[in-house]
Amino acid sequence: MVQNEQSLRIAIQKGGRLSEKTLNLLENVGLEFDSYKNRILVPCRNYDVELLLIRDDDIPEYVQDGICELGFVGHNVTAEAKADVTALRGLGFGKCRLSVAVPKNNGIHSLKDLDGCRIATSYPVLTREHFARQGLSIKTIEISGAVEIAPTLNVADAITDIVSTGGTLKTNGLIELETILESEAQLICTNKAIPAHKQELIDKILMRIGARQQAEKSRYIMMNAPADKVDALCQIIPSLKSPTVLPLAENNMVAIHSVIPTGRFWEVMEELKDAGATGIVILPIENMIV
Ligand code: PRT
Ligand code: ZN
Repeated sequence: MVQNEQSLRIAIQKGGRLSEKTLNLLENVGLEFDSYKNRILVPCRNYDVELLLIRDDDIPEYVQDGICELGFVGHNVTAEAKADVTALRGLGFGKCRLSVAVPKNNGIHSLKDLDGCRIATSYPVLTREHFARQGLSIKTIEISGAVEIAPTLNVADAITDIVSTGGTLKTNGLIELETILESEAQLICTNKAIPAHKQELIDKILMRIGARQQAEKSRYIMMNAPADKVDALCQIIPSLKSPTVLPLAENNMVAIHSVIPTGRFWEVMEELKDAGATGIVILPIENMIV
């Protein structure tokens, strides 16, 4: 594919927690790329698209300024940057939260106890906003990495940091006091004018991501059952209300096909078995347009 000035440009994180999942998602929606090694701009083989691989902190601004039309980045980064962009879709990965954490057993039980204190953070804007909303004044100490060590070093009285499992806080003797922001990776779009041919591509990518996400939420289920058990089986899951029911050669037996929610599939499978279903098969769905 010949790239030109008119290529739709997508910013993604160069090397970090979101990189692999973002690249997988782009490939899953049909965009093919050559080697990413040591490259900043990577052309797409089959669409007029190019990837810009940069640090995640730079993504909101590049998208805001229209240098890239789209970006894949954590909501936490866009929110801290106060970027003027539109979040098109949450992507369901990179889930985390920005939290206030304090050394345990030091008598701090609520945010009010931190009035006038020093807070170490890589998120000064969101942190100041959060405390100010509650009428509290703090001094932010901006640190770009290993924020969790700041209280031990007596650089700060508390921190705000990204938390996922909570393991890092625990290791450093800190406990979470309050969540400032819930986050996940998002697809963001520029608010600058977008030419029609690029908008068409954006719509196509968005539709395909939607189909992928819908598919991930669902499983295809097939089972056999005596014909007189169909009603009972249909009670178990709502989506079985209008299943495909096919007669089998064996007397009074039918095959039932339907779609069920991914989250409950173990329970559903067990309940269907107890209600008389046999030969239950559950398959992942590649893509789904409803
Ligand atoms: O180099 P570049 O600037 O691009 O990357 P980065 O180092 O700034 O970011 P990176 O790759 O660490 O994270 C990218 C994005 O992943 C973040 O902006 C979040 O949106 C998301 N994310 C999800 C996380 C985490 N989970 C996470 N656990 N980002 C960081 N962490 C760190 C956190 O800072 C803390 O040090 O992991 C530690 C806490 O993890 P737990 O599991 O111990 O709680
Ligand atoms: Zn970063």
